Amino acid sequence: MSISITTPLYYVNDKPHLGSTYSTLAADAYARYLRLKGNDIVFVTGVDEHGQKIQRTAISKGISPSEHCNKISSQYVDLWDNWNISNDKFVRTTSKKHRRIVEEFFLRVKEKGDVRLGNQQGWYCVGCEEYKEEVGSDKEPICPIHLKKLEWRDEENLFFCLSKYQKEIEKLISNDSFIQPISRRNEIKSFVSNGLRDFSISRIDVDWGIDVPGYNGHTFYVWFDALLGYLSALIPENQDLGLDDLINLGWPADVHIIGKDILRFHAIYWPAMLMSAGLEIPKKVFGHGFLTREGQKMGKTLGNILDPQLLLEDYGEDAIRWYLLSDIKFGHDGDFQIKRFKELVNSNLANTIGNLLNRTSSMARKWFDNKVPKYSIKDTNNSLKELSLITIDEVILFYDDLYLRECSQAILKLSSSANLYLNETAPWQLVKDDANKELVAFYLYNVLETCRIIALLINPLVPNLSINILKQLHTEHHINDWSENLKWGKLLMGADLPNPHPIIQKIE
Ligand code: ME8
Repeated sequence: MSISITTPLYYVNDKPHLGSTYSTLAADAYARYLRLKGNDIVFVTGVDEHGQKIQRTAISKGISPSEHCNKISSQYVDLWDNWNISNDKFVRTTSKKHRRIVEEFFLRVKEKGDVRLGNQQGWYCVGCEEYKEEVGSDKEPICPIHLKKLEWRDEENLFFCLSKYQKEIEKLISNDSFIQPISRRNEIKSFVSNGLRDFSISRIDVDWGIDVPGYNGHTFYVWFDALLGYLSALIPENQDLGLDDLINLGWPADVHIIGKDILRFHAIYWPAMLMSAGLEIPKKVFGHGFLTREGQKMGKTLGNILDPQLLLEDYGEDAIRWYLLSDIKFGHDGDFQIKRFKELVNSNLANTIGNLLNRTSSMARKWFDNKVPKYSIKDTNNSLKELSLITIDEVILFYDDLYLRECSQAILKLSSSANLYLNETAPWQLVKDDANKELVAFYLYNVLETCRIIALLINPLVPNLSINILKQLHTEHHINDWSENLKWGKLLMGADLPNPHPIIQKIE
């Protein structure tokens, strides 16, 4: 049985920014963790290419929507490649297989009697591609997320009968593990308790969408279409498979990792749609917080974005991954501050982890003929070993719950303790007397072994740095299997220690 994890399928209205990169990095960390634990993973990401927002963007640029989508979608593919994202699938909602799935899904829902024609009136945000219900009495209401005027709409649409699923959705969201973090559940609960209303699933003035079978002039509402991308992503290219085959391909998703802005779609609309089509619902929806700049959400429409490609070129993958995943509590908002970013990377990665490895391995090379020190004394009373084993258990529990910041803190604490251990045992003093050689070997081995464990534990968060540490210990092959390698004592005594190379550059 494989485990499937998804990021949102990002709109291609503009090039990717650090907000979309954030969700993808978090999902990547989780996918990497689960793989290291020996699971078979299907990690899905992709792009959401239809709808009015994209149609308008293409028109404003004087190009066709498909030309526009091809361009931006390939920027996403390249970006994830450059960031070393380990996704197994990348879905485009303009693909043929996706259209097939949307049509099949719609027919099932219609057969179930969950589709009706109706009139839709209300204030619409093209940025969110959503009708806004809580607009107050303002004559010209503004979208609180995009800070743009809402547009009044009054048209005939097809509706999905969400109201029929009131009881089922109430039951679903009362399950503690479905909406994470738990703090986000109340917002959804209060929305549901006001009574679910049917929502429109077609448009009559948007050409850039999938035609609704049997309803001339209607295209599918972009959200109805986009959510189904999680299903079509699992269908291999050029294979004529359908909804009934999904169970063997990784459906249901184990977790949708998304931002809090789209929680309602994932925690209410989407499960109801799946229930209607007779498909299993995802096990968990994790709604993380926003990356802000000066307190305001970073977003394409607001134009206050940071370019992930430039950040990657300027600072490297490890630094940005570490900062985003270790400084911001996953689930909460976090402000991107360049000064803090630099301080944190230098102090955590370069000074604490990097320095620990460098000073220990250079002592070992110098005093033990470029080899991992060998000792024969009994390692009862080995405080660093004990702490490492406790940290392994702790970090695994944190990863399981997507407590990524807590993972990094526990790993950092182990690194600081190992630095302290080195200072307290002071092998540079002991080595002056030949009679202490065994003890020096014991202390240095313990710290080097702790570095190996740190490298393994840190791998999902900063895979590149992890490999660099393991290479310095000549144990890069240890990465593949945690159940085998995440045990104390796997660093071979007497093995060669390669020449050192910097594992991370300090940021000036
Ligand atoms: O909503 N901080 O696409 P989208 C953190 N196509 N995360 C952010 C962010 C920020 N400042 N800005 C964006 C859509 N994100 C739909 C999704 S899914 C079937 C369809 C992330 O391009 C966050 O995950 O607007 C948010 O939910 C997502 O990008 C929205 O991406």
